[in-house]
Amino acid sequence: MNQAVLDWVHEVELLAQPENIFWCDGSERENEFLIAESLKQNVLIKLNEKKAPRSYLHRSNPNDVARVEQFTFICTPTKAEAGPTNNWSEPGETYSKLRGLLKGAMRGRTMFVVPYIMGPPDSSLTKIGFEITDSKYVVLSMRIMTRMGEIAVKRLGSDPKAEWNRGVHSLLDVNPERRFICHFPQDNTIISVGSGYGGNVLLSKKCLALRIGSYLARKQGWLAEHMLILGVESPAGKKHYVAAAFPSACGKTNFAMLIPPKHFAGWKVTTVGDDIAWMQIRDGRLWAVNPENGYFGVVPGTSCKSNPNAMKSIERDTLYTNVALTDDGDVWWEGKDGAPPKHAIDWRGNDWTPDSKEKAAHPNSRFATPMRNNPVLDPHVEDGKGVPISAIIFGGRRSDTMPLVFQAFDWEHGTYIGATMASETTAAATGAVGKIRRDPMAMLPFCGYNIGDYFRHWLETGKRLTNPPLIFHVNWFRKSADGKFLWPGFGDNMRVLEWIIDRCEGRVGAHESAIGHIPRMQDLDLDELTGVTPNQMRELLNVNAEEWQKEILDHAKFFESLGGVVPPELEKQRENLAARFKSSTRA
Ligand code: OXD
Ligand code: MN
Repeated sequence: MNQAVLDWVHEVELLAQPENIFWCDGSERENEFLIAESLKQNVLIKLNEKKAPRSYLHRSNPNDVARVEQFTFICTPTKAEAGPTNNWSEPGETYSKLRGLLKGAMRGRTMFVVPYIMGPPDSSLTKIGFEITDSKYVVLSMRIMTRMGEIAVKRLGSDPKAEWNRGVHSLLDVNPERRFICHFPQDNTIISVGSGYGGNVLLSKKCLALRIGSYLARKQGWLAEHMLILGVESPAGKKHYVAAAFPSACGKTNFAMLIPPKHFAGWKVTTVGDDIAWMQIRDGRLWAVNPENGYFGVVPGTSCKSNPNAMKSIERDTLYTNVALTDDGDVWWEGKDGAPPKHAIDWRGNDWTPDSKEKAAHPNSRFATPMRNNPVLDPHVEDGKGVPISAIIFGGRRSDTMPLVFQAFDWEHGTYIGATMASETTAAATGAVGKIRRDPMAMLPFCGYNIGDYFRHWLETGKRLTNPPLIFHVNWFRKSADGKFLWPGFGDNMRVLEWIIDRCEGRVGAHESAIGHIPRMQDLDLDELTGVTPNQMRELLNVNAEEWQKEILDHAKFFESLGGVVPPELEKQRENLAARFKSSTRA
């Protein structure tokens, strides 16, 4: 074992004073032991072996059900390094505060040491992490979500200067007043206390792969993004990969596992990743790997209609959090296929019937499932060099303004589209749901440094790409004046994906609008599309000048709110956008 790791574990042990230390090796035997212990201690409930083989339910503390952005901190030496979109706190003071909280925090508990890697075993992008935790639920989840155990210890070797991430997690007393998720990018260190909820405590995911990851990516010249990665193969056998950034709970997992409608017989969509993309430049192109090993998806709304591949993935080997338990030991949630059970135990552990006012499953209830369960897992998911990205897609939940799809004029314009994207908020983070917020590249809660420098890094990356991906924006969520969704979404998103791929191949037309290239009706394959009238289609593709005047003003306000960090190129993009509207209304 690397001496630097041993020294650090010893230091945390002296501080937290656990009853014993458990070094995880990632073996099957270890997993069985930890599950048995978790069942004894009511950390897990075993589900019906016939209905949900090797699957378990965990209930979190009801005060701890989502990521807590208000208690998430970037602790850089100066506030300017964390930038205007992050909560900042001074590293020295924060370390002392956290040391105070961790002092004796593991008394009477076991301290687990979880070695893991993020990324395919033979990738140059792959990172090593060690997470110390006093939660068995965290260990069992990390085993699904990362490549965990010996593999990380071997990869690290004995070099005392090797790069690895230090993660310390303690549940403490799961009290929101003592809940802090702190990142120290300069030290490659994360300390998370007071929570047991996935996004706050699986330190591999949002904390390392995105917040610390984005910081390292800028320093080392690559990109760490909140993006799914999918492969799409035409009936002729031509394959493209696309990466797409949508904010949390906007359908990334569904899009990554899309099943094309009957009309698209012969087309195949495969999943490389559903949440995070690490991308590097090779031969002037962007190549992406998925650093994760499993999916941590939102459960409610998942069904054979919305996502049959996810349903197959979570049939077995799945760790559920905060869904309902049926009387026959199966799981249930709002939006699952079939009739609701007549009786169930809700996510808080209370009796529930269809007449109950409360939801049976928490809106942010989750599954953690190995990616190998996915029937459409892409065959190149383990490729160390990654997959070449033909298109990048940005998107959000917007009831108005944003058409179904449009294409940026170039990389710089695409960076502007990403930088100004917005979405209605969801249950993935605590706070109001359904409010519009600007969420640049879907990275607002995940960018580990100054967002202005992040925009600059995007612009610089574009300059290094001789064969850059084309950039698009999609909106599956536009509504009619009477508040109904205009687009069916799900499998029918294949129609938009096909246009995107055809644009990459240069074989389909578009109308050049003020906001970018937009497909005309005849450019989209709408055959056998049911439930969308030609008028609705026109509405979906419409660029409403009045709505866009408001939108552009809001972009200006957003940039202003960032306090002067936005690169001038992006300010110029906004002026150009406004000018294009002026000239198109004159024309
Ligand atoms: C997630 C999130 O859990 O984005 O993936 O919140
Ligand atoms: Mn996410």
